[in-house]
Parts: sequence; structure tokens; C-alpha cells
Amino acid sequence: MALTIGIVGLPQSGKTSLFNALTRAGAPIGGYATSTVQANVGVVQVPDARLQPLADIFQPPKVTPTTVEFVDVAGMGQATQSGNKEKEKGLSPEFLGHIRNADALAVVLRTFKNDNVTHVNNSINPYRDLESLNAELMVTDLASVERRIERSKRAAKSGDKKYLQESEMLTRYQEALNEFKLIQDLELSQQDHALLKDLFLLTMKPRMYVLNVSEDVLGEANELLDKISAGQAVSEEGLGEELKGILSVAQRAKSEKAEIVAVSASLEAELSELPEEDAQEYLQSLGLPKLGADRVIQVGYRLLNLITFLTAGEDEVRAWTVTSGAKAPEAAGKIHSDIERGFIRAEVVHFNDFMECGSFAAATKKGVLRLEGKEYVIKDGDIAHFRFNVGK
Ligand SMILES: Nc1nc2c(ncn2[C@@H]2O[C@H](COP(=O)(O)OP(=O)(O)OP(=O)(O)O)[C@@H](O)[C@H]2O)c(=O)[nH]1
Ligand SMILES: [Mg+2]
Repeated sequence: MALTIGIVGLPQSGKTSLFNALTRAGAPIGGYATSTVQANVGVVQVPDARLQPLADIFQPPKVTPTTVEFVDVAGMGQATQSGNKEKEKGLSPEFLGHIRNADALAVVLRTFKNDNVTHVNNSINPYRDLESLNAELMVTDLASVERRIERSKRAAKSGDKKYLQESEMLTRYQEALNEFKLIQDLELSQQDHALLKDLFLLTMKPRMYVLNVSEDVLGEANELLDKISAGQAVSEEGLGEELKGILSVAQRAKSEKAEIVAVSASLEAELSELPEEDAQEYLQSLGLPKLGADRVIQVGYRLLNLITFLTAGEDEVRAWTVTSGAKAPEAAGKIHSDIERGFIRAEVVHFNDFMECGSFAAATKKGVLRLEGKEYVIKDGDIAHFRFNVGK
């Protein structure tokens, strides 16, 4: 199960720079001449500080982190202009093909100043850009919903109640989108979720805002975001233009309960070309927290309600991803469907407890390695070993 995050934003907002920072892929960036036409797709290993200490103990030949896939597409305004003549219909099919299946969206908003980089709307205003991106996503969803309404109405002619109900539900989405509401903000029943599942609407996807800020305000931007997420009041007074813009988006994100991070995509893209230690050292010398790219990945995990569990042994130390709340057999199924099918029990020790003991034998002796049954809910950081039996 590769988790996919689609990077979207206006043209020249720094999407490909962010993609490069995340994936170290070195995709071409620059002015319109090098604008992304073909999507860039890259797989990133999820940094997990628990893998190395385990590898030091078990000395396995293989250490395997989990991965996230990022898809970087063309700027949105651009996609509609060049790929789709009828702008009112929303995003082009090529564009959609790339992000429809994304599990979440990273919405890149430019606040950085750079006179050499043109802005489609001719000025820096991330709040306005967010509104215009939302409008574009909504128009696209509206087209999908309306196509589906046609279909349901045709099907409803047979008198089948199911389709009547379906078109009522769809009409509600249509009205909401016409009123500039995101589908994810509606109150949704289980039936709604079932219907929405195969509509792949863009305004239904969990999203994070990635503010692409100027290098020189990165530190202040992070402080500002921390304050807001801690619920402190922040006033505009005394803030420079760029920080004001950042504040307006941050406050909105807070009210939407959306995740938000600030990065300097071009700085990070440059740093990603250095060995990781040098990059971290350089960041520290600037008084900056860890790489924004790492934060983007972590936030992606939070957005999707994912946790990591581990398996550890002499053959391999490995991280696995499951949805938070998953029970032991489901987690086992991530490793192999047979292990889920033939699940007997799990031997579980939390990473922190394990590190205090240093070995499974010591963990057993201390009583922190437990036997758990099929109702056990896996926790982030659990080291698990599954016993299973698939009969002939
Ligand atoms: N100063 C500064 N310039 C940046 C930053 N991020 C991107 N740029 C510059 O902005 C230009 C566009 O960056 P890209 O990463 O190609 O932007 P994009 O969103 O992929 O652009 P399209 O593919 O055309 O939509 C490049 O010249 C970058 O060097 C930043 O954080 N600070
Ligand atoms: Mg690009």
C-alpha cells in the first residue's frame, strides 16, 4: 500500500522544488520554460529514528523504512489554460489522472519574494491563491458530481429507490460546491462516505498547506505557526507583509483543522543535494528546526491517521504502516495476507521498553514483551512478531 500525496498549487509556486527536496530526484525547475508538464513521481523513505538503534542491536543485512509516494503535477491555473479549453469544466483530464488517486493533497502556497519568478496573479497573496485553488478544485468536483447526477437520474427512471436516494445525495453535494463549500466540510453519513468513495472528489481529500516562504523569514514563520497551533493569540501588528500573509493562511488552516507547515522549497532542494549530516548541520547553523521535507512527510502521516509498527530480527529490521486503530491481524496482513488469515497471536513489545532491555529475551524476562490476541490494537512504535498457522 503505497501512500500517495499529490503536490498541487499555482504555477511557479515551488511545487517541483518541494518535490526535489522531498525525493532528492533533481527534477527540472525554473521559469515557465521548465514548467512541469509531465508529472514527476517519486518514492520517499519515511525517516524513522527507531530503525537505526534496532539495526545496531540486530545487525541485519536489511533495514527497510516505509515509503510515501509524491506526485508533482503542473501548476493548476496552467493546467486549465493549456490542457482544457473550457475552463469552467475545471482541471484537465491529464492533471486529474495524476491526483485523483492521491490519498492526500499538499497544497503549495507561495509567499516567497523573488522578482525573477513571475506570479500568475501578479502579486504575493497566499490567502487569495488558496481561494482560487479551492475554486478550481470545486469546479472540478462539480463537473464530476454533475456527470454522476445525470447517470443516477437515468438509472432512477427504472423506479429503483437506490438511485433516487443517490441523486438526492448528489444534489446536496452539487449545492454545497455551488456555495463554495468543500465536500469534506459537510456533515457526512456512512452512506455519503460509501457514495463518495467512488467519486474521488478532490475537495474530499485530506489536505495540508505548505507555505513556501522566503529563506529569511523561515525561522519566524515556524515560530508563528507554533504559536497558533498552541492556541496563542497572534496579532498582525508589527509583522512584515510576508508574515501577515502567512498568519492569514495559518488562522484559516486552524479554523479548517487543516495541517500547515512552512518550508523554503528552494533552500531545501539545494540542501537535499548535500549529504544529510551536512544539511542538518547547516540548518542548525541557521537556527532552523529539522528539514521541512521531513515535516511534510510526518504531517502526511498524521493527516491520514497512520501509525508505524516495527518488525525486528537478524534478517531484517523494518517499519510498516497501518491505519491508527488497526487490530493485530490487520497489521499482520500488511506483512502477508497468510499471516492475517492464519493469525494466532502477536508477541508485542513497545520500542521504548525494548530499548531499555536490549533483547527479546530480556524483554520477556522483565515482562514487557506480551502475548496479544486478535482484538489487540496496534500502537505506534510497537515491535511485533506474529504467530500464524495456515492449514493445508
Ligand atoms: N526565492 C525563492 N525562489 C523559489 C522558492 N521556491 C521556488 N523558487 C523559484 O521559483 C521558480 C519556480 O519553481 P518550481 O519549483 O519550478 O515551481 P513549480 O510550482 O513547480 O512551477 P510549475 O511547474 O511551472 O507550476 C524557480 O525559479 C525556483 O527557483 C523559494 O522558496 N524561494
Ligand atoms: Mg513544476
